[in-house]
Amino acid sequence: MKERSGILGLIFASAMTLLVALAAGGAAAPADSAPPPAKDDNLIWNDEFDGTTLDTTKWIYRGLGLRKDGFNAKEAVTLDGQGHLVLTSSKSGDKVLSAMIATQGKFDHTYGYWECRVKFQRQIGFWSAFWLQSPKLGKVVGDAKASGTEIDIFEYLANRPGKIQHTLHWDGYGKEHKSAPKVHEQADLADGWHTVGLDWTEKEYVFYVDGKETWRTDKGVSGTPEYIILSTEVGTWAGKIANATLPDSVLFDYVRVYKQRPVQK
Ligand SMILES: [Ca+2]
Repeated sequence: MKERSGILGLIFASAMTLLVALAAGGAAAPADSAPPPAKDDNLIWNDEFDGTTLDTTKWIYRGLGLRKDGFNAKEAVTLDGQGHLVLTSSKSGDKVLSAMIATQGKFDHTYGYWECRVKFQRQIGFWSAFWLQSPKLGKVVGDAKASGTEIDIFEYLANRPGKIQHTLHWDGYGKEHKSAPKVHEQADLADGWHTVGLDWTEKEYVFYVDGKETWRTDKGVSGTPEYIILSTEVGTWAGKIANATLPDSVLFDYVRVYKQRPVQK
């Protein structure tokens, strides 16, 4: 009996410690995390990156192994326990690890408003990206509506501070390949948090950075379901990785997909 009450006491004490810790954790939520959206019929899909492990009901590790000059690895994908996904480039032997996760096979959608909140990497030699991909890309050349388009909502390279790129790729990746890029300049990109969004309709794409329109185009408009990819890729486009101080990371606070672009407050 004594032993039992001792155990119960221990359980009670542990539970209280947990409650206190949870309360303290709640009170000490970092100011750099955006609040989760209130219950919202407009919100189709989201990941706020709460918890300490990647939610594999929502994401797969895409393209593990060699990818460009890097090596996609599960260990390059972590959550910091403070509401952020962390994609890290680091040296591992003679490799540089890179990260790529996707909602491929778990979530896809056509049209709508797609947004992430991101804090960019500081080091050169790799780029970070939030992009959409169609499983049918290039199947019907000359018909992006049917085949879909690679929609790079953003690519960010730290060797081009103050610049961020939106790019469209359609009609496959062979000789029929077509693309349309737009580089947006904004001096404060290297610092703090930013939101990057895509409003995708039957008519056009409209891109936003920090709530301001950065590009509007009707080129390569997809009309087929696409899935989300978040990644880092290693390559000389972003400068020489040998000159980078690693590890370095890009952080994502959330990814949200809405039926329609929410009214900006
Ligand atoms: Ca978050």
